[in-house]
Amino acid sequence: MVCTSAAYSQTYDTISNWDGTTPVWYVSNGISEVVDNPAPGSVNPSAHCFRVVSDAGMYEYMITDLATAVNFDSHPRYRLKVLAPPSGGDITLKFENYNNTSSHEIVLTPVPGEWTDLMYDFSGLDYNELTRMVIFWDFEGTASGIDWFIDDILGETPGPVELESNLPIVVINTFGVSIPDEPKITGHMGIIDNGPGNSIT
Ligand SMILES: [Ca+2]
Ligand SMILES: [Ca+2]
Repeated sequence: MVCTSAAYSQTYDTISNWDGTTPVWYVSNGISEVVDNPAPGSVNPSAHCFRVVSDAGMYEYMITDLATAVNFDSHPRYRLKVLAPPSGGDITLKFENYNNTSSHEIVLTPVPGEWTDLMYDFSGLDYNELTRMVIFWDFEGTASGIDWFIDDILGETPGPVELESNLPIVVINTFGVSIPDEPKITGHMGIIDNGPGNSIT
């Protein structure tokens, strides 16, 4: 039998959870507060979260400045939990540089009316100057006065790659450089000595 698998044992750093880890957030329309979790359950059992409110404009947002620029090669994935209103809407995660001349955003649609754990995957994007995290709730919506709740904003911390195979394992290390079709880059290729049984017979 031939089987090869690679698993990334990912953990996540908490950026903001309103239960002990809460950076300063600037909220564009000035309406926000830390509140008791209005719907604790399996997705979000925590005690507190952040309440924000929609207004008639297209873009209501909250911003925090990160300690260092994001690196989507080593840390491509971010997560946040949102309790969208029953009327629904989109929630967008955007990273931008200090004056918003460079940015990238991903729009996701949570399940209305219940806590949803969303994953934003920025894999394959090459930026080195994005130091601001921006979250838009009710993205491009114009109904005002509707509550949204946000919690558990996490950034992925990649763990070591775990490999299991009964074939020889070949590892290519570009030392953090992404591999384009062209031009060619320099990398290191190694074959793991994984003991007897790791050859095709
Ligand atoms: Ca919380
Ligand atoms: Ca709006």
